[in-house]
Amino acid sequence: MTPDFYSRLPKAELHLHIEGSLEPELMFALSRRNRIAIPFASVDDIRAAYRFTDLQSFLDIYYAGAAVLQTEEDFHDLAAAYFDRAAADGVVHAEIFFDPQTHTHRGIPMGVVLDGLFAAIEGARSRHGMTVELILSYLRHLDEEDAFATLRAAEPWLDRIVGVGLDSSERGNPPAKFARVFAASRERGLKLCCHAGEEGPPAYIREALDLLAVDRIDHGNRALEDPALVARLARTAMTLTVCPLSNVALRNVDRIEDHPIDRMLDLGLRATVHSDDPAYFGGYIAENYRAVAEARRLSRDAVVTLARNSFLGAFLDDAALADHL
Ligand code: ES4
Ligand code: ZN
Repeated sequence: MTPDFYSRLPKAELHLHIEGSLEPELMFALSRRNRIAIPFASVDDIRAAYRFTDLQSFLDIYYAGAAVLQTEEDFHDLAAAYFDRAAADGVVHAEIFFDPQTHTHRGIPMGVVLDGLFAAIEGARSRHGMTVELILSYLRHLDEEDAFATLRAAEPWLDRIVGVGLDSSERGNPPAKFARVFAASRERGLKLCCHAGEEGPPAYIREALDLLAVDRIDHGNRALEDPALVARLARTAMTLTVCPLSNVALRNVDRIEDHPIDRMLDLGLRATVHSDDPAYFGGYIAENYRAVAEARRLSRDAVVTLARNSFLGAFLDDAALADHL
């Protein structure tokens, strides 16, 4: 397969944290523009800090970096840069996470974040013909009441938000902690996603299914430790949004050559490939495809199945889905 086969293949991005697309160059520029100090002297200094040992070591740097995002224009510029890169990577539909609490806890109003993102989404539509949906992700290291306050703060814009997610520090923060706010989110017509089985045990994936009734599992890698869970996920055609370069960067998979993506497909799981936090983990979606496909010697059919699964797992209506398949 030619290298740009992976960029040309039409695909949906379903697992992308917009704050995780903040490239060091833009972080540095925004720290100057907004006079927000960051603990780095240069762009190279920022990049050099990106050596992670686990999820928490990444999250500490990711939240620190997000502090440079202050104005509607900043959120616009961040997302517009991401959409340009995604379009070049063959993304025709994106459902992106944003973490409102990371910003509201610093005194940035929800409306500033959302108006910036909405403006960039309109640009992605007009410039690239890309369709984009937003997923509001609750931070699981905070308590459920804080998630409820976030849902209330987003109330005026819920008709332009497709769903909610659950991210941040997984271990010790099981899905059960958020059962009520997920039920309330579903009652408002929102789709439900949950990071589970990235670092946490298979039991957290079961909780996401049984207690949150999620529509998608983000990551889900550790389901492979539990054959009965694998069988259930396969039988119910549950989408798993897998992020190969993230898995290696956060040491959940030793080397890309050891990635289980083909094992997941062979087990009948609806796995898809995505980029998570591409500014931090070394590549956007096409690079995730290329890296894992070459390392695992995936067939062309397997790569096409991954892309097809991204549309099957997307929150598209039947007409839009039919257009993409
Ligand atoms: C995340 Cl890789 C990952 N895992 C959990 N939460 C996150 N937030 C941003 N990236
Ligand atoms: Zn993620």
